[in-house]
Order: sequence, then structure tokens, then C-alpha cells
Amino acid sequence: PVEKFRKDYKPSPYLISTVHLDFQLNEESTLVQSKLRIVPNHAESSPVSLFLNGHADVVLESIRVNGADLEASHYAADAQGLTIKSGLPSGEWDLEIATRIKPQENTSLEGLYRSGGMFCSQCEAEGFRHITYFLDRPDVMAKYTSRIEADKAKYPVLLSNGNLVDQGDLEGGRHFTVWEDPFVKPCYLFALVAGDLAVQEDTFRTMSGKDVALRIYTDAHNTSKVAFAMQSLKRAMKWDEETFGLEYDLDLFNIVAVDDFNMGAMENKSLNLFNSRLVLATPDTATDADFGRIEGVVGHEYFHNWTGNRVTCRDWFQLTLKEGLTVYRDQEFSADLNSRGVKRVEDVARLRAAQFPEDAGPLAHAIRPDSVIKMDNFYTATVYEKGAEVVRLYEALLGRAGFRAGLDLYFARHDGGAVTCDDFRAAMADASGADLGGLEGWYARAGTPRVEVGVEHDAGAGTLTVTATQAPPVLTAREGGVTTAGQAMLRQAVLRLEHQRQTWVFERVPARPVPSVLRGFSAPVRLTFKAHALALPDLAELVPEVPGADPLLLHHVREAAARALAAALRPELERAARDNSDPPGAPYEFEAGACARRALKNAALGALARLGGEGVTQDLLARFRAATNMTDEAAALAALDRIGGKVRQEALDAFYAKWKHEPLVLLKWIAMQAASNLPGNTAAVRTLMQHEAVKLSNPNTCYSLFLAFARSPVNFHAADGSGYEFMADSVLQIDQINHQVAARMVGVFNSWRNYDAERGALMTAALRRMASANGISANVYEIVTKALP
Ligand code: BAL
Ligand code: ZN
Repeated sequence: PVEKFRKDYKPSPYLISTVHLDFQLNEESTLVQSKLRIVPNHAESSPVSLFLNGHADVVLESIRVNGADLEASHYAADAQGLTIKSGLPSGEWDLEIATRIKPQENTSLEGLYRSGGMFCSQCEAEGFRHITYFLDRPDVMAKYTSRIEADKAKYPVLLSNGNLVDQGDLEGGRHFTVWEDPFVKPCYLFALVAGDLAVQEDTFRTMSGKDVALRIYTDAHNTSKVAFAMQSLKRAMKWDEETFGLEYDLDLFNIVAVDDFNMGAMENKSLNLFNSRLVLATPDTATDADFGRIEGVVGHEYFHNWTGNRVTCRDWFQLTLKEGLTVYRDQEFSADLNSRGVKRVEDVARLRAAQFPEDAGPLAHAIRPDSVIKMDNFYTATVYEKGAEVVRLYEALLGRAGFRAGLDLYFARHDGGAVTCDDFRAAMADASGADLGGLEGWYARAGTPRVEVGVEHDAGAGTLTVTATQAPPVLTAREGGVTTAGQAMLRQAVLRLEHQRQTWVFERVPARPVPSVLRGFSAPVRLTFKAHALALPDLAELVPEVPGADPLLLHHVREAAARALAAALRPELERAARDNSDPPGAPYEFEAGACARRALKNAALGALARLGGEGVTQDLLARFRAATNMTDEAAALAALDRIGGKVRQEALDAFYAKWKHEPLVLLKWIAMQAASNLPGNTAAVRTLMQHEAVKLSNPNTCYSLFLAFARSPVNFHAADGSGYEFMADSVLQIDQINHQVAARMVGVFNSWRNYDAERGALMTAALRRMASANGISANVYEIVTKALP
């Protein structure tokens, strides 16, 4: 596998102005014909050779240059791509390539593939090269016309990007559609869908009065589950107009739900493809958390239309340019629609649980990485969530109005372009006149800075001195709210921490105040400051704080503390469960207050389950049977799972019997069993892999099974190494099916340095075994070799 470096970026020697694609979809194979208008982009007077990315899956059928077949001596094709070495015309020219692919055999879910009965595509980051030979890089932007032809009975719906400009019936029961996208785009935003799909429709009138047709396509039996996603889409469109003045730019916007999907969703121009679990929801099948995620991701993909599609990345090292910014936008959207405070706590908790460990481990990378082997491995919490925190720093430094002015300038300068994080920072700086050079460090360096804050009050002089030190020094905007205990906020200021040590003196502070720093968690730093935690920290948060941790011991200590707390608080927990229960027949509402009540009630029930006893068990069973929404049903099941024994198995069996026709609901059932801390559960998980509900070609299933298993301290970290063995076996098995999923799974070994010497040795032995296995993918190779000492 080849490592690529950011510093090696060079513009492409050729560009492509227009792309005409023609897909002949068939059961045995698919013929892809492309016609590219090639535009030289180099200074040499004679033509230089042209390299087009490709893949071993692509079989070349023919090449024509300006309408004439190209002689075989002029080109060479291999698993990496197609090189046209000679016979290239000067000036602009037409290149026609015919390739044949087999989507039905494509289990990597990159490029064109089958999911259930439909054809669908995933091209970010480098999937387009699995379809045809192309300049597969984001700075090659072209206008696309796509013709799709297929059997009409099997695939009545044929979709691609842009506007539908032609359609018709053909001989032999076939039909076609032609789609034209008027906006230039890189090939990673291309999409194709063909299937027998049902559609739900709505419309949105934009701020300039244009009506946009909104369509969500699903399998016919799922049409009743898209109302919430549709509502979220309309709210996102309105929010982007009101908040950033950004209007939708085409007459239609399509979403398709896909069961087998590597990512959460994909922002292809006007044809968003969604992992089913992030679009389908009804109160009885989805939890509050699912609803929240759907709202956020529907918003996220829609917001990409401007931050990602209209302005895209020059190269993949700049991924945070579109992802950090778009995560920031979806976080703000959800905050405005729900409780801003709760949303911020959730986002920060996620950052601390997922990104801080990543930043402290062997895979730590800057939000703009310097080198990658497989780009797919860099769709990380660092690039996304820490990237969003860095965008939040701009907002903290410039204020809302300054941030908006910067974004306006960014679009004015770069609409239709492929740019870098430096271009973003320059637009922000130029629009406000602010010096933002200090932010460079956040793009260049990995790791979580540590900030220490000291406060001294001089009663005689009436001054308050705040001293902050940070390691390493990076520019940090910290909102220092200076308050007095029991009183409202006295003063608030943004403190720019630009050096290793800085001091600020506040005058006219007569009494000793209570400082409140890092308000809103205004920078992704670890603050050495008293934490006020209501819930016990997760094991994943505890482990890095205990050098050489024995995960089992830590787990038992945490469980004992949780039980002791539950015992001490029993009356309060019983009251919280009782007072926050809905009256029978109350309708489900996804609303901040209702969600908060359910969360409190279910947390109380979970805590009471630790105490066990007949009364608690019977109450949980009754709640499990009577639940009318999935939030309560899944919470009661989790509490019964904690109680264990016969009642656990009965509840799991009843849940399966009730939901066996709803694969998305069964993901919860799979995850709950895989994550169990029952001793010896690894054998049960091996058995579960054979269950009819478990399809290992489905990424969601793999994540629910294997990533959930790795969360079990008792079984993944079993002292005899059996959990590591099972996980390594599974990574190698899944790598034969889907490299991206296997690479995500193998990431559970990255934290080996956090554990005791025996476990560290067992985990590295498992890593070595995978590293030396025959035929591992570049995806898994990159993670494993970086994780090893
Ligand atoms: N661009 C990949 C999926 C997402 O972040 O929206
Ligand atoms: Zn995104």
C-alpha cells in the first residue's frame, strides 16, 4: 500500500469539462459508456500522458479518441488505472471509454453495487473509479449528463443527479431516463439508483418563491416511516435560508433509503443516499436518540449542498473543510430546533468519548492530515467533530455576525470551486479584518491541548487576575464568564489564549467571584477544572485516566459504585421513574421536554435494575410489555438485560418475535446481546453470527454485532485473550467482504497502550496476527500497522 502526502499536491495535467455517462443495467453485468471532454491543464507544448484512476473490478471494453478507436499500443490498463501514453491530440478532445462491471458481485459497497433489489452507488471518497476510468480527484469538476437504461418491471425508478430531461420505453421491456446536472461537480458526488421503489412527496417554497419537489424513495413496506425525515428536510431548508441566507438551487431534491450502506448518508448532488437507519423512523420503531440523529443527518446532508457541493475540497486532505463546517452547521440546526444546552452537552460528551481517545492514540491525526494510505480511514471523529469545534472557534472569535460575513465571502469567492482550509480561513479573516493566523495550529497538529486556569482575587485592589497556561500553545478562544456564587452572570469576556501562558486582569471586582470558564465548551481542550458530573463516566472515558488499567477491575469498581449510588438514591430514583412516566395512551412526541422526561425516567429505571428484586423486575416487565414507543421499550429491555437470568432471555425472545420483520429494530436486539457482560458471552456471540437476522454483508449488522461486542469489558477484554481472538478472526472474515467495515472494526485494538501489560501483549499479538494475514486490505493494513509499536 502506498502512502500519499498532502505536501505532494499538484494540479491535474488534464481537466474534464463535460461527462456523458450511459449505464446499461443488466443482471449479469453492467455496461458503462462514458464520453469525456478532456481539457489540457499544463504548460507543455506537446501532449503529456493521461492517467485515469481505475480498479481491478473494471473491465475495459474500448477506447476512442475524437471518435476513432485508439490503437492498443497507445495505452495500458491495470488494477490501478488506465494510462494513455501516446496518440493524445493537442487542445481539447473527446475521450470515449466503455467498461463492464458486475455490481451484483460488489460487496465492498463502493462504486456501483446491489442492495436488496436495487442498484445504488457510493462514490466518496474514491468509489467512482470502481465504475469507470476517470480523473477521480475532487478538484476535477465537470457537468454531468447521465442516461440509465434497465428492465422496466424490475427497476421502474431510475435516478441520477440534476434534472430529469428525458425518459421513455424501449424494446424488450426496457426503459431509460436521462438526467442533466447543471452544476459542475467532482465525481465523488455522482449517484445512480435503479429499483422498484415507492415514493413520498412534498414541496418546499424557497425564499425567492421557487417550488422544490421533495421526494423520499424507500421499499414499498417502509413508506409509512419517512414523515419525520421529510419534516426534518423542510426544516433544514428553511433554517439554512434564515441562518445563512442559503437557498436550494434545483427544482427537485431526492433522498433514497439504502439498507446496505457503508456511511451514514451521502450528499450526492440532488440525490442524497441514506443508510436506512438514518431516514426510517416511527415512534414504535425508533428511539428519541434515533429521531435526533435522523434530524441531524438529514440536515447535515442537505447543508452539504453549499458546504461541500457548491464549494468542495481541492484534495482529500482538506476533508474537514466540508465535514467540520457541515457538522458545525448540523449541530447549530439541531440546537436551534431543540434544547441548545442539551445538544451542546451531547456533542461535547461525544467529542470526549470518541475524539479525545482517538487524539491520544496511535491513529492521532490533525484535522487536516499530512498523509494517508486509504482516505476511507479518515472519516474520523477528529476530521468531523474536532473539525466542527475548530469552526466553532471562528464563531467564538468573530461573533455570529462576523462569522456570517466570513461565510458570505467564502461563497462569493469560491462558488463552483475546489479549495483548501487556508482559503476558508482567509475568507473569515478578510471579511472581519481579524488576525486568525493563530488558528493554523489546529489544522497542523494532532492531540488535545491541556489548559490550566488559575484565578486570584485581590480584595484591596478590587482586581481579579486570571492566568491560563496551555500545552502545546494553540490559539484558543475561551469565554470567561466571571460570576459570583448564587448571582446572575456579572461579566462575560472572550479571552484569546494565544501563548503558552497568559494573564488577564479584571478591574472593579470587589468580592471574590466564581469563575466559569470554557463556557459552552468553546474550545476542544482538556480543562484541569472541577467537573460536576451527574452520571458516572463511561468506561471509555475512565480507562485513559488510569495508567495500565485492568478493564475488568475498573468495570467491577464502576458497577459497584453505580450500585451503591442506586441504593443510596433509591427513593429519589423511584420518584423520578414514577413522576416522569407518561399516562396510558399519551401520544409520543419528539420534543425537548418530552425527551428529557423519558431520558430521566429511563435512567432511573436502569439504575434501579442494578438493585434487582421482585418488585423492580415486575415493574420493568410490565413497562416492557406496555411500551408504546421504542425509547421506552428498548430502555426496559436494556434494564431487564441488566437483571439477567430467565427474565432477560424471555424479554429478548419476546422482542425478537415482535420485531423479526423490522431489520432496523433488530439491530438493537443484536447489539444488546453482543455487548452483554455475562461471563462467557463470546460463545453466544459466535452462535448469534449464525442467526437468520445476522447478515454479515450488511455494515449496520457488523457494527451492531462487533463494535458492540468490543464495548463489553468482561468479554472483549477477557483475561485469556478469547475476546481479542474472536475480534481478530471477525476482522479478517469481514475484510474479505467489505474493507471499510473491517477497518472500522479493527480500530477497537488502537487503545492497547491504555491497558495492563498482559492485555497490551494479547492485543498486540492479535494486531500482529492480522498484519501478517494473507491478502489483508490496504484499509486494514493502514490501521493495524499504525497501531502496532
Ligand atoms: N460525505 C460523507 C458523508 C457525510 O459526511 O455526509
Ligand atoms: Zn458530511
